[in-house]
Amino acid sequence: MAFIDEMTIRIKAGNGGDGVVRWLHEKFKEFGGPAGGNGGRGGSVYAKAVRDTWLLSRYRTTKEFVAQNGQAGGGRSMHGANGEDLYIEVPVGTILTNLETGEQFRLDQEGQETMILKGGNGGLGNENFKSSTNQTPEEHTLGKQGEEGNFHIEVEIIASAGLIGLPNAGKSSLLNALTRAEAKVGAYQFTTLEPNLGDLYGHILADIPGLIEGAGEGKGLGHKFLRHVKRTKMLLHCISIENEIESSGGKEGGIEETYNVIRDELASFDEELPKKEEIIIFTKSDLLPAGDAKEIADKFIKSKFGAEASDKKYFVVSVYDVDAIKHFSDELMKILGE
Ligand SMILES: Nc1nc2c(ncn2[C@@H]2O[C@H](COP(=O)(O)OP(=O)(O)O)[C@@H](O)[C@H]2O)c(=O)[nH]1
Ligand SMILES: [Mg+2]
Repeated sequence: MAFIDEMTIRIKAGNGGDGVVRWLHEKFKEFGGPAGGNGGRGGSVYAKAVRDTWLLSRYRTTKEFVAQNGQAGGGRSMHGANGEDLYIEVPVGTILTNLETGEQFRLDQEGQETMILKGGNGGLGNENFKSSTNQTPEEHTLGKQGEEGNFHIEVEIIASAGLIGLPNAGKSSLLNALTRAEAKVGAYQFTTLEPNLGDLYGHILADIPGLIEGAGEGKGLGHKFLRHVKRTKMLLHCISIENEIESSGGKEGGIEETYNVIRDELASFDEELPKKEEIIIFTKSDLLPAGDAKEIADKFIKSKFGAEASDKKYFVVSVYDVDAIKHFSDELMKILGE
């Protein structure tokens, strides 16, 4: 699942320090010799990939990134200090585009560093212009300007797992219980108009708006987001235990039918989708007396998956059951790979 975060910032490399005109001896003493040092190199700018998905949001208030200038040269042939290089951290999965030159930089690996702007070279001091014909050169050069430009930064966020299920299944509530996504929760359909993203210790979970029957053929809102599910590693299929209560025993509208509706949606959208690893999460267990939800879940898994039931991963949770959420969170982390 991929989502885009983007922004444009201005970045400038440091200017080179100027070369200077200096003489070895005090004023009025002739033939002391030229001793003006060169200017230091301006700091270059590097982009560096780090594992921090939400990093860009911290740059919203910073308008300009500027590397240090090189210092001017000094007397007695002293070189000016080089400007310090500037490292701009960006999330792994970032593409930077220099809007002036069109040059693109891709940072896919954690720790990867790429120079995106070069600092200006320092100027030459008058010592450099000494020759057999000119023992007292007044010449020197100024430092070069550092490169600069506006950069478009685009981050493709790939979610590790997508929460799917009917509207009202408790997807957004679960996302909030697991992460600090602060997704909107409501007891009506389509509370979620955009996928909500949550960060479970570096693993991105995406809450996909309710899929309803016919979504695969373009009905409902969910289908708009199904294409995102294609790139997700894993599906977290949420089924509210309410379905079983309302249908009094698993007939029409029961868990089985609820499950099938979503599976059919996935298949009708793209036949590859049902092949993804799926974890079933039975939600709202608190609506039944203790233990009943677990019993219903066990029974469903056995009847649905038969011989493969023992391999099927499933959880019974309630957002009001702190222990169940903690257990699920820990197990999910293991599955996603810590
Ligand atoms: N009793 C109970 N209600 C829940 C639980 N999880 C969610 N809900 C309620 O179910 C409704 C739908 O939840 P929401 O997270 O918006 O579902 P979504 O449409 O799948 O995102 C809301 O009124 C929630 O307060 C739960 O574990 N127990
Ligand atoms: Mg929702």
